[in-house]
Amino acid sequence: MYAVHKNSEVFEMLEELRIGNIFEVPKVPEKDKNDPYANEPLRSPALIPSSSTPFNAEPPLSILVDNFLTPNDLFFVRNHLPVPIVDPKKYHLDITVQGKRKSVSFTLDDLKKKFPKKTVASVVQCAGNRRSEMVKVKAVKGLNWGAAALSNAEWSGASLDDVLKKAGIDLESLDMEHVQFDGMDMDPTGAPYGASIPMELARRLKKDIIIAYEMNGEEIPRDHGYPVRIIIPGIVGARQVKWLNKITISNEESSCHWQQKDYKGFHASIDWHNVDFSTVPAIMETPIQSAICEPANGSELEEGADEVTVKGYAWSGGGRGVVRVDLSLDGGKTWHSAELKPNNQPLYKSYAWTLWEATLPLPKDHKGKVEIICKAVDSSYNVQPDNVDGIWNLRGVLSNAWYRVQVKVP
Ligand code: MTE
Ligand code: MO
Repeated sequence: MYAVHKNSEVFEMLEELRIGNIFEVPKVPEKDKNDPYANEPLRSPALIPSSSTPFNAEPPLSILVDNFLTPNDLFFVRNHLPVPIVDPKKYHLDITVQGKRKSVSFTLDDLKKKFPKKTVASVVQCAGNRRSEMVKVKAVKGLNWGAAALSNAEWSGASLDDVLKKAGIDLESLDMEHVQFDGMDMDPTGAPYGASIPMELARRLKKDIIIAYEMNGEEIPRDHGYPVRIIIPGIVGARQVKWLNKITISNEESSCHWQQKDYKGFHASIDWHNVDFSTVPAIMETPIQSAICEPANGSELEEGADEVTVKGYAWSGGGRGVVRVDLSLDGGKTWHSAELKPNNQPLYKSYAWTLWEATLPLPKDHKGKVEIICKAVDSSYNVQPDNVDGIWNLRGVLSNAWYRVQVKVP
């Protein structure tokens, strides 16, 4: 079922287990009703896929800086499973407290009509954004993402706090440890994609956590969680469960594979023989990040150019705003400040990205090529590491070294 399993190592392992052939297997017709991926949505041809089943894709890096809000059809897509088909009339969100037998349900209409509509502009970034730079140091497991496995949208819906209150649950006084979210996309055993966040984080973010039914003022597209997804601003994409239909308040974390055995960070000496996923917490808030979207790596500036205009994004987790983006054209000896475009959010509650721009004079002794470096600083004065070596990890997550592009100057 999973494209990732269709590789020679797996086929070799299976071959050892072959006890015979029952009959000649007929060729699978083009569109197989049993193919769990037969009902995937149509997608923009502009997206650059890193895997087709499940579908994963990033937009061209350069388009990210064209819009503060990434258009829905260009928003990066990270699916672990087939996209479920959801009938909005039959949809309901079930809310349960562990140990209590009764759950409370809300229909899509309830979510839209019974609660004030809250809107937040917030980035979703995959933990694996920029993984391809780690791969250059040493192989890692995971999709080979470039620097566009993140996008920024305005999400609208009911606040988690309001909905829980209506269900009789008060986050402040409830003595429980975790809030779990389950999606409607399922693996072959019938287990859904799921995630959880610590109660402490849910309390801190309070009304900023949104049970979203709109993305940039439209229905959420199927790839992004139609009809409802949870938006937890400032934390890693993996917890922002799409096709959300169940919330459980519990003393346990989500038991889901992607909470327990994935999306965690280790140092470079931990490998697949000695890794123990239980030793570190699941990634929540993510570190300061930035990248250059223009000019493209490997591109050529105009003949005789004496300056270059550089554009990019910067973002940090935990609601930490971006205070500075620094650019260097000489390997980090001297620096220039980029002009930050305000995201109109408070510095200490900044969930959207900061787009930036700078026009820099080219060094006189460039010898036909120039390396442009960017790094950002967040409101906690966290900085990006200068290279990947010290942050390399077996899953290739949290890749946030100084971003570098090489351009030719003819
Ligand atoms: N939710 C469900 N139900 N299934 C998924 O596969 N992927 C997660 C998260 N929520 C996922 C999910 C991951 S790893 C990321 S990075 C984000 O969704 C991606 O959101 P997007 O596809 O809207 O960009
Ligand atoms: Mo992700």
